[in-house]
Amino acid sequence: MSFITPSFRHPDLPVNDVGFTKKDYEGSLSTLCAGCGHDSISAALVQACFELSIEPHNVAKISGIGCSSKTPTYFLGNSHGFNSVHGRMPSVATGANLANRDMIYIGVSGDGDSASIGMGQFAHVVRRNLNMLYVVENNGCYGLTKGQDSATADIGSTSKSGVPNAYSPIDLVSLALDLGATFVARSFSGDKQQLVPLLKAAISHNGFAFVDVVSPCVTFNNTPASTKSYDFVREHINATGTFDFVPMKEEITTHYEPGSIEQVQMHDGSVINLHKLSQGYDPRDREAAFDALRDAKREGDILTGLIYIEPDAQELHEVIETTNKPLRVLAESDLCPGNKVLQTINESLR
Ligand SMILES: Cc1ncc(C[n+]2csc(CCOP(=O)(O)OP(=O)(O)O)c2C)c(N)n1
Ligand code: SF4
Repeated sequence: MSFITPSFRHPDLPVNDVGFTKKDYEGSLSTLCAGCGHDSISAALVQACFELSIEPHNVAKISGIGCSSKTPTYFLGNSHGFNSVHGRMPSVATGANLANRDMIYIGVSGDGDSASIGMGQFAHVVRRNLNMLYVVENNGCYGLTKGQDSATADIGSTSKSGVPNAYSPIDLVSLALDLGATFVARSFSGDKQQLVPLLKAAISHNGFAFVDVVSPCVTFNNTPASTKSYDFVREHINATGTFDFVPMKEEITTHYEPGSIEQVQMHDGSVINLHKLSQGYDPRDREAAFDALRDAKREGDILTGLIYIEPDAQELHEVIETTNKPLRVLAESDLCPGNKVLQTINESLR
């Protein structure tokens, strides 16, 4: 099988503000099972980066291990990439980000990768508010190793093995919120209309942006008794509201009725227009977000949309007051104070 996508594209393909076509954001041909939700998420990431006019060489894609963690090969082929160790994407992302704060970091993980072996790393990258987009492609199973139940599978949910899951699930959205995440969203791989603006907003957020995307595994977890199947999710989806994302370069316009919109200005000046539901859901209220998640759970619904945002959040570099320059451009003299300074410090501690 060829891993190279055909290079021919229509000569009149639209270009974005930095002169790239959508094709410039694609990657190698996917080797995932036909119909895998993960491929739809890759397509949404391509669309989001194209629409945001991101320069591909300014992006670093980092992942762990799993079908989900393979996907950075299938989008942004002209960006940097590091396919790390199972569950260890957060520490690699943290190291890279601390060395170079000027890049855009896109982390892709699975529910197995983040909610089991990588749980400790996940918890700490959330609380440090590392400036990155963290996507969990959540199928409730370990797709790559033949469909064992993951820690996000619901009690009683049944994968292809036919054995109902006996354990209580971990909801990464509630956990991220509890750990102090400054941007928390959930979507469905089959809902591009909701997913693309969410990803754009998450990439533009100043800090840790967590997006949990329910992404059915068509091979091992798309049975009628699975709560991560296409049919189940379509029947139980409950959106907080839809929204547009407007980068600050563009004029902010909308064709929706004024009373139904809530504008949230992000740190970089860009704006999210939230189309609110009638109950007046405010995504800037952490307690309301907990309540909304609890209510949806009680009803057996999957709450999707922008669940929480702290628009003025301080990301890790601001918290620990690092230098504005990326580490990689600092000379040795900047990084090492020299023997004399060191001796003075030592003397002061005697
Ligand atoms: C240290 C280590 N332990 C176990 C494995 C085996 N392994 C590979 S992928 C995987 C789980 C993948 O599940 P998930 O992260 O949900 O991704 P999916 O394949 O479902 O997208 C496991 C257990 C491994 N590669 N490395
Ligand atoms: S095994 Fe499941 S998660 Fe992996 S590629 Fe196939 S459908 Fe996707």
